[in-house]
Amino acid sequence: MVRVLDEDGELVDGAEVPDLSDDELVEMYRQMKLARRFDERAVSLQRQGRIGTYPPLSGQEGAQIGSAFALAEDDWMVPSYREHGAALVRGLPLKDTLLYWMGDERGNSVPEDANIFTVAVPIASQIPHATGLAWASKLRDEEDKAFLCYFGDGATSEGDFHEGLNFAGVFDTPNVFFCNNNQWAISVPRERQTASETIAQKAEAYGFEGVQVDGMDPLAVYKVTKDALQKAKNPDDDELRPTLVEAVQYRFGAHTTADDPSVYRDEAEVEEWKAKDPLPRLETFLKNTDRLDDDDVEAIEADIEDDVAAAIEAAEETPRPDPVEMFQNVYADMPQRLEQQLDWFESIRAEHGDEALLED
Ligand SMILES: Cc1ncc(C[n+]2csc(CCOP(=O)(O)OP(=O)(O)O)c2C)c(N)n1
Ligand SMILES: [Mg+2]
Repeated sequence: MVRVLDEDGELVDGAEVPDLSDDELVEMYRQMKLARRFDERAVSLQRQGRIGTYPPLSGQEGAQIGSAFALAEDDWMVPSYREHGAALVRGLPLKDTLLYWMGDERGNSVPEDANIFTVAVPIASQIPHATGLAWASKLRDEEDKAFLCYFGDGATSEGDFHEGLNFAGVFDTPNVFFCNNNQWAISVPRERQTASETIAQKAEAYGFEGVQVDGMDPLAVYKVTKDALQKAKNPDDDELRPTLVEAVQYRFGAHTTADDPSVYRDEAEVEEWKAKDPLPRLETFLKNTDRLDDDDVEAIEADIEDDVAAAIEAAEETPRPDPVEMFQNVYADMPQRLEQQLDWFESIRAEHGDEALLED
């Protein structure tokens, strides 16, 4: 397991700090804190009935921000539904993430230059998409682009995982498959997901490299992802482009706000993993190496509070969408079956009126 910082934020023996400037390291910390604070507020908004549902990311900030930090401008990220932190690094406004979870599809309309694929809720369905994107890019001779695909431990049991990784190996596509192994797929624990000792070792069957990294160590995650992206674009003669990264981590909160984890896991397990929390770990390292002090932390916390409050205000001030927008923003050309659904929707709308459709 690759590790740069130990659980107390000390540099592991023989490990090197990745090639990031002091400002970049502090920025990584700021983004992780922003993701954590956003997460707390989003859960509380859902509890107040101001968001429909929400999948918390708390505990997973190191894996999300560390990996997204490694992306170059032209690279792409292909998320699941929990990557709000990674998307934030790529330039997706928090307001959009809130809109999406408020049921407004405009939140899923990614800014042109952010290079983020649309949110995927059907487990693992984004993996073959990511392989396809990378293959298309390779066929177009776009040599300086790699495709980072996120999914969970549960996704590795889906056929789409096998198909996507198998194809990537055979066609040698510029992919990094990033498994956020947070130990649980809703109520199914990691040991019921696979009898393999690690998820990373599954890469061997596809003919390419698998790496296990401490997913609660943002510096290790950054390093492993950066190397994998580099190899995807510019492999040595004897290596294939794809990599499977297994980032070992823990989801501190519920699967989504519709879930109650206390019925399937012990609080003691949660506490054990909280000792590995990526945030104090990076904070201690930055303070010990004179890159950050208490005043900086206070200023960052105040800024973050404002950023999150502004995003919530902007999302809540946005007028409710026209329901036809739920059919938009995924396809450039609408497929026939969506056109049919849209026609049907318009017909019942005309017949009954919006008021009737919105009744409980
Ligand atoms: C194809 C499919 N089957 C089932 C579900 C219901 N479902 C939603 S999340 C989830 C668990 C996913 O676990 P994991 O892949 O570990 O990701 P995590 O939520 O832990 O990030 C399931 C089964 C779904 N969304 N899609
Ligand atoms: Mg999981």
